Amino acid sequence: MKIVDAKVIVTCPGRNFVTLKITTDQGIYGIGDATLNGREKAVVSYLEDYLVPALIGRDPQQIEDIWQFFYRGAYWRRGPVGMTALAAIDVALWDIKAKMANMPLYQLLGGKSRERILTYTHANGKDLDSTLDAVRKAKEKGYQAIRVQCGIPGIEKTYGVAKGEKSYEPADSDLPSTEMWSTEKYLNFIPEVFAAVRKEFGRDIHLLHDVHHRLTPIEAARLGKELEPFHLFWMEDAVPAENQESFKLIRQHTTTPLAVGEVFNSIHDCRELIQNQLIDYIRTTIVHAGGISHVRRIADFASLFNVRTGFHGATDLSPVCMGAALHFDYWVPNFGIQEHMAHSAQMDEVFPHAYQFERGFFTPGETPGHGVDIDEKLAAKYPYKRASLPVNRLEDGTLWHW
Ligand code: KDG
Ligand code: MG
Repeated sequence: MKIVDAKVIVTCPGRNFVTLKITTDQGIYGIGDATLNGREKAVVSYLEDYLVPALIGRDPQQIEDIWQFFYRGAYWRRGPVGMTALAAIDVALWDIKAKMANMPLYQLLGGKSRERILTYTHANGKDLDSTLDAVRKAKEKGYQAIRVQCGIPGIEKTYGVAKGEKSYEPADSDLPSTEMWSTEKYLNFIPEVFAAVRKEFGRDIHLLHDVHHRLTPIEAARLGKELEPFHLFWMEDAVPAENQESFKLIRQHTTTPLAVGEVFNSIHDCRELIQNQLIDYIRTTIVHAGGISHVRRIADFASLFNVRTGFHGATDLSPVCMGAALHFDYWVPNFGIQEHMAHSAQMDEVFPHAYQFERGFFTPGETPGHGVDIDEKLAAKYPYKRASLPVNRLEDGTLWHW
């Protein structure tokens, strides 16, 4: 069996997505997500100029050898661009293998370990009242786990807060826009938000919060401690995690569970965090961390240390990634939760999929492969439009983490 074609498809049905479609000489094809928010074209070039030419003619059944070839063989290992490109190849090959076996992907991974997949969605508002309204709406849709973000008094634009009724979409301008940040204002306000949410909705709902890398370790320790009475499911990305050791300090001070890893792309980014039990959930997901072959290694390693998965699932991860992630979630023994931000109807039309949502839970569907396809004709109607993530500055002008 041979790979005869590998095509990179870029489309923008409301936001940019990059998809790799690998076709075999037996007519079976597989697709993989290659979207790296705000850096899409870098992955396109990496695939088209370097990986695809070396992929044509290979046997698509040799997923592991192909993975090793592009990882070890590249000499330049890891990094978000390379690992996203490699993930797209890997997921497309798993899709092909599962289609050949006439099985849904989760069966090939080892079968399901649960009947349905717990997901959390986002609730946000520019102030406390609109945030409480958003939580109410998410609950009405059946969600049992909700990530709560709220505008901070005195800060004009806050991470995670949508402008209007639409989903929050951070890559909102051609070149990076600037947002402002004040740690003091944030730290003084957020505990009030969770106190109000618990007061209004009680204890019977999982609450999550994303700090989005804004704090120092000691500040994160303070926040974790102050949030303890509200029993969060997790506090996410409390500090930038280049320094894995910094989580020790947070851990020493708080029992609020910690999640991290949506920007990681390799097991080496989280090895110390996991083996020292400094986190509770690892968020590294299929599309940005080398695909199923690599994330499976991370999840297995994490299981040895009681760390569970909590895959990233914002709108910039395409339905192709969502499909593959849901098959993985269905199987992985140490599953924690899956993030879900609904794609628009237009996006869902470009990527028809078998996965289904019902009252806060997903199932991946029984279609052979990962169950997500791409309508190429429709995709061609939506040309790429550059969109950048914002940057963040402190009130005195210092560039800060976004
Ligand atoms: O591309 C960046 C977004 O996916 C990210 O800002 C969303 O932090 C995020 C989350 O937890 O969904
Ligand atoms: Mg996040």
